[in-house]
Amino acid sequence: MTILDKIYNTTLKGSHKDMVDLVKKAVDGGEKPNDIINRALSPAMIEVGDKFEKGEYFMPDMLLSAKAMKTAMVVLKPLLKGADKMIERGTVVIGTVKGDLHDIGKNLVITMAEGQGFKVIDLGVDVDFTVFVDAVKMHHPQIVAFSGLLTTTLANIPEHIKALTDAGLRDSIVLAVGGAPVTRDFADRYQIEIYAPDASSAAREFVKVVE
Ligand code: B1M
Repeated sequence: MTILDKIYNTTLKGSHKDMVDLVKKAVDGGEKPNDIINRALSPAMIEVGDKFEKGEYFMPDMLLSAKAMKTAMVVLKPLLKGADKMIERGTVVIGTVKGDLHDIGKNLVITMAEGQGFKVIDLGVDVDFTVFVDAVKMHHPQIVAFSGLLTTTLANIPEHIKALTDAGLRDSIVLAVGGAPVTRDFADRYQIEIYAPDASSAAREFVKVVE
C-alpha cells in the first residue's frame, strides 16, 4: 500500500490522530502537497459523501473524516503557500453561502489564493447576505467568492447577488463561485464571472482578474 493509499484510508476512517505523522512521512518521502490533496484527501472525502448517501456513514462519520482532512491541512497549508506570496495582488472576500456549514473546500481556496499573493477576507460559513455587503464596503475587494456544497443552499446565491446589487456594489466586483454541486451553467445563469471547479483553478482565475 502506498503512502497516498494510507492517507486515503486514514481520511476515510476519520483517524485524525495518525494523520500528522502520515502526512509528514509522505512529504519527507517526496510526495507533493498538491498530490496529497488531489490524490488522497479529496477523493477520500468524495467516498465519505458516497457512503453517507448510501446510508453506510452518518453525520459523526462525516465529521471525523472532515477533522482528519483538516488535520492533514495543518501540515500541508504552510507548504502550499507560494514563494511569491509577498506580492499583494489584490483582495478577495470569501464565504460559504447562507445555510451551508461546509468549509474545507473554502479553506483550501483561501490557502491557494493567499499563495498567489491575495489578501483574503474569510467570512466563515453560513454567511448572511448583509455580511458580504458589509465586507465589500469595508475591504473594497476586487473579487467576492461564494463556496456552496449543498444544492438546497445554492438557491441562496441569487439573494446574495441581489443584496450586493441593491447596495450598489455589484459593478465594482467580480463574482466567483465553486463547490461540489456548482457548474459552469449555474454560474452563467446568474452572470457570475468566475466558475472554478477546484482551489487551484480558483486562484488562477483570481490572478487573471487583477493582471
Ligand atoms: Co455534508 N454534504 N452535509 N457535511 N458533506 C456533502 C456536501 C454531500 C455531497 C454528501 C452526500 O450526500 N453525498 C451532501 C450534499 C448533497 C447536495 O446537496 N448536493 C451533504 C449533506 C446532505 C449534508 C447535510 C445536509 C447532512 C445532514 O444533516 N443530513 C449537512 C448539512 C449541514 C449544513 O451545511 N447546513 C452536512 C454536514 C456535513 C458535516 C458538517 C458533517 C461535514 C462538513 C465539515 C466541514 O466542512 N467543516 C460534511 C462533509 C465533510 C461532507 C463531504 C463528505 C465532504 C466535503 C468536503 O469537505 N470535501 C461532502 C461529500 C462530497 O462533497 N462529495 C458532503 C473536500 C473538499 C476539499 O472538497 O468542499 O468540494 P469541496 O471543495 C473543492 C471544490 O468544490 C472547490 O475547491 C475545493 C478544493 O479543490 N471549491 C471552490 C469549494 N468552494 C469553492 C469556492 C470557490 C471555488 C472553488 O470560489 C470561487
